[in-house]
Amino acid sequence: MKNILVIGATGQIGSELTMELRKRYGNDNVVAGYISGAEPKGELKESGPAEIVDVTDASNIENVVKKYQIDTIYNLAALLSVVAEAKPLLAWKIGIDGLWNVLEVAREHKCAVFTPSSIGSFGANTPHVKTPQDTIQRPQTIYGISKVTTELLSDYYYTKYGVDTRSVRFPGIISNITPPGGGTTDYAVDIYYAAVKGQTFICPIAQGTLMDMMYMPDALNAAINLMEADPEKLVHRNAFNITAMSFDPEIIYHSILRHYPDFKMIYDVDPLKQRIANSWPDSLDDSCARKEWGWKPEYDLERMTKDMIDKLSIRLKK
Ligand code: AKB
Repeated sequence: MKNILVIGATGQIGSELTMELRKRYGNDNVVAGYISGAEPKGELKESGPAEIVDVTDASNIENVVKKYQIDTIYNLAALLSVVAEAKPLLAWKIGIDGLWNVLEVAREHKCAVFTPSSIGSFGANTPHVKTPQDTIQRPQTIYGISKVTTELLSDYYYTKYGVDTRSVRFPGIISNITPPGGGTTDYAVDIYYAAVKGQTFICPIAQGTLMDMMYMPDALNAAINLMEADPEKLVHRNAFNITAMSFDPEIIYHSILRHYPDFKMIYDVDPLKQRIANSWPDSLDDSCARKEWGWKPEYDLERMTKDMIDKLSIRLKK
């Protein structure tokens, strides 16, 4: 039986990952770790245990791990790319000092650890088309630098101490429940809200800027299936390229137009977001993940668009 701690359980990925893990492993076996001021609400709060877990406080993490006899930690504490540029020291403190704390507790208490990396771990001189699994990673954002460090530190704890660390490089994640905050790929979520609300969408990313994206159900499957994968088959660990689709603003706009023919989009490019987006891949090669642990996404753009619009139409009417 697994006992799981999700750190960052009220964030965009954490809120849905916690519920999915509870579905698969039982409500009582998944602890929602949140920071003060971001308390769980509704089903997340009612369906299972929750504890304050501040990733920057090692003894706080250790107490929760001991109390619930945790054997697997999903460490989702991080600032996204745009907000990290505004607060680089905080981004490092949460992303890297926090990771040290998690890895040390994991070493001591024999926990497996999943800490996501991102397409942000690549930089302007990375090959941009079908970016290989093993390639140049020289990002120039603090987010990217912390993600490369996350990958290296996680591998280090595996090779030096045998801590079972595993990770994926998430592309932009699109979901209809908890909105993201402060990312470069957020526009691909915001555009659906604008369409469903009948508003004109002001796009901060320029036409022609391709980035990898993924619908939340596939992102959840990726994290859980990787942690369940047979370790004998893993050649890589931290972190696997995964993708489900690659599009620019025009492509997603046209997929929404099929449902809302009057929907309007205009461009007002945000220079910081654009600079970050330009440095990220156009498309990832995820063949290692497919081969080593059977990664396969279920949602393409059309299927995701339909589901986003169906779900948001119901939610936004309430
Ligand atoms: C961001 O845009 O910062 C994130 C990411 C791709 O890592 N969504």
